[in-house]
Amino acid sequence: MPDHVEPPHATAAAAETVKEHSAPQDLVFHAGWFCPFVQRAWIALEEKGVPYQYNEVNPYKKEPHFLKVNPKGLVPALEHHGKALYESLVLLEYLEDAYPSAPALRPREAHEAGIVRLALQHISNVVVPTFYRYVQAQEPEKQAEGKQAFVKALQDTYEQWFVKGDAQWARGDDFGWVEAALVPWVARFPLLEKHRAFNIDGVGPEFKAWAQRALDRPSVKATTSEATAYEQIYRRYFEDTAESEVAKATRKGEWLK
Ligand SMILES: N[C@@H](CCC(=O)N[C@@H](CS)C(=O)NCC(=O)O)C(=O)O
Repeated sequence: MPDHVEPPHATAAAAETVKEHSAPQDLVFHAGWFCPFVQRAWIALEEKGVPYQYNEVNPYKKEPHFLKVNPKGLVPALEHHGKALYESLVLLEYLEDAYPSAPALRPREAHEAGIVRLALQHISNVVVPTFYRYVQAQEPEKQAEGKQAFVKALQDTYEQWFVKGDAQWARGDDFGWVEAALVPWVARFPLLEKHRAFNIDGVGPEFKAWAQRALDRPSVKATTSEATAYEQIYRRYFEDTAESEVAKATRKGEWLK
């Protein structure tokens, strides 16, 4: 298990965001700058504009005090008024419920909120595991299979869960949970392009236009580090030597619970 993360802190616009959120607050966001699951909740915090304190954690070290916050030892996690929670999608729910007057990322209408939860299940159960299988594939034929499966997972996401037409965002006029849950992996596409011959054009022009809009969103920019910094972390995934829980589960043909 690696006990170091290189570089050990956020860079580019994300470094500024970390600095702006260094003062103590009732809400402590335990995060790792490099982690796409973290970026989900981090985007939501930035969209809502609520006060929070950013606390950089190296989850590979499994420090005893962090295991008290999240017994799984994974980032993201948060403490709010001293009470802890973890799991990126649970944190998205929590931020909606804890800050009802802040800008909402979850639709207010009950059925639409249900549809969006289904979209998030698809992203978490299909798109994200397919991403790691593609990244960790070593033999050329496995990489080709990985690419095909990943492109299909993204196309299915668009076909099944995007409203289409003139909508700016996945579910219509509002930037929301589908963006927060999926864009962190889109922000890591340059690594796939460089190491796995991925090309977003293969997914389709509408998805590509959505992805570019989402990457330009201030909350996404403010939580994104330099591509070269991600590269150092993901090198171990591309060589399939990463020892994270996600990487180990993917290697075994399973998915992280
Ligand atoms: N299902 C979790 C996944 C979180 C996760 O895997 N985080 C990684 C960093 S990207 C982590 O903390 N890894 C530490 C480890 O694997 O030991 C969520 O959605 O929050």
